[in-house]
Amino acid sequence: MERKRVLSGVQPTGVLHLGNWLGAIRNWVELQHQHDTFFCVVDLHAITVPHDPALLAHQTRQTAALYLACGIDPQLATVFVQSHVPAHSELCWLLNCITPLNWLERMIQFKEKANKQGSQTSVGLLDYPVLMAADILLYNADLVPVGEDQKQHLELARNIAQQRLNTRFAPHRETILNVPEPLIFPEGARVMSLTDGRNKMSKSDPNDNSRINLLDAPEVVRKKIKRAKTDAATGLTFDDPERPEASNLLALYALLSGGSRAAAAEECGQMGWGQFKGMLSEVVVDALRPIQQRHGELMGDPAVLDRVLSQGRQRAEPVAKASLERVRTALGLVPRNLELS
Ligand code: AQP
Repeated sequence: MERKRVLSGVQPTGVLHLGNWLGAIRNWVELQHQHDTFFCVVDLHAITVPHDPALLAHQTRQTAALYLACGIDPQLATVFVQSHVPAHSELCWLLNCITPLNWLERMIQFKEKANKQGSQTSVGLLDYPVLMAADILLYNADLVPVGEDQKQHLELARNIAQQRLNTRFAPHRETILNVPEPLIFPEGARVMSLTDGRNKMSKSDPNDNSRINLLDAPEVVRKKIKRAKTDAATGLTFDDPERPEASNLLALYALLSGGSRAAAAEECGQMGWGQFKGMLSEVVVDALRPIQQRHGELMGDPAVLDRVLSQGRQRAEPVAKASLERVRTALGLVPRNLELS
């Protein structure tokens, strides 16, 4: 049976955090064994908000190194940098021309980020979901692992593929591009901020204490967890909607200690915050230790990472080019592979 194709990526907008790992990359590690997986570092997405050019290349390599350090195996998965495959930008342009503007204006992430940036909001930020659609559709992905926050963008990609492309430009023929399905993992789907259990943990939160970065040193992890927001109640529980911080930290403990949620609730149900935070800190430090060690080795030997990314580009490019050519032809552009006579 043919393996289903999966595509996903993370923006190199900072150091990856526990949310990126538990909500995304940890699931990719499982997927790579049964699926045909493509994992990219989406550097073109990272420049849709103000960025520091001196940092971008470093963070792009660091993100790729963290994929590998978290267990992505380049023998099983195709790991590459989005901007190394120019078809992403080119398909984005073609899709821009068939996507209604008002579909983009209703995107929640755009509204939230544009609110923060006011008059500095870029066209790229508005267009972010079309670039994401291009990323997915280029590889004819069957499944896209998405957090809750990205569901709306995936729906947009599906609508572009189905309504704007396949139905309009190939009504009587084979579909031009595959319409992908979301893949949502319930466990760890959303890791919340340490300083406000109602907001998701995010790289772009200006307060570094709101997240645990995968490269935080043990003493930094301990300090952040010690300072994490608590409440006046004793005992950790999942069930109280008035106690989002308790629920979030208990979920982290369950995920990282390897036990079930029920076991974590039983173990910590009567515990005071001080004792619980001490235990949680050590579980987090232990989970991050092997990732940090492997990341250090990879960043210390750039040739290994360069080889992985170059091999990834070589595998990704032909797949992307074939899809791009189908869209170009469907839209009526003159094929590029005309022989010179
Ligand atoms: N807090 C989270 N909990 C669970 N999953 C999360 N993801 C991100 N934050 C959490 C998942 O990580 C993948 C890649 O995310 P991204 O970096 O491309 O963009 P994002 O979702 O916008 O993540 P950030 O950290 O909030 O980045 P910034 O601050 O740069 O916008 C996705 O699968 C996402 O669901």
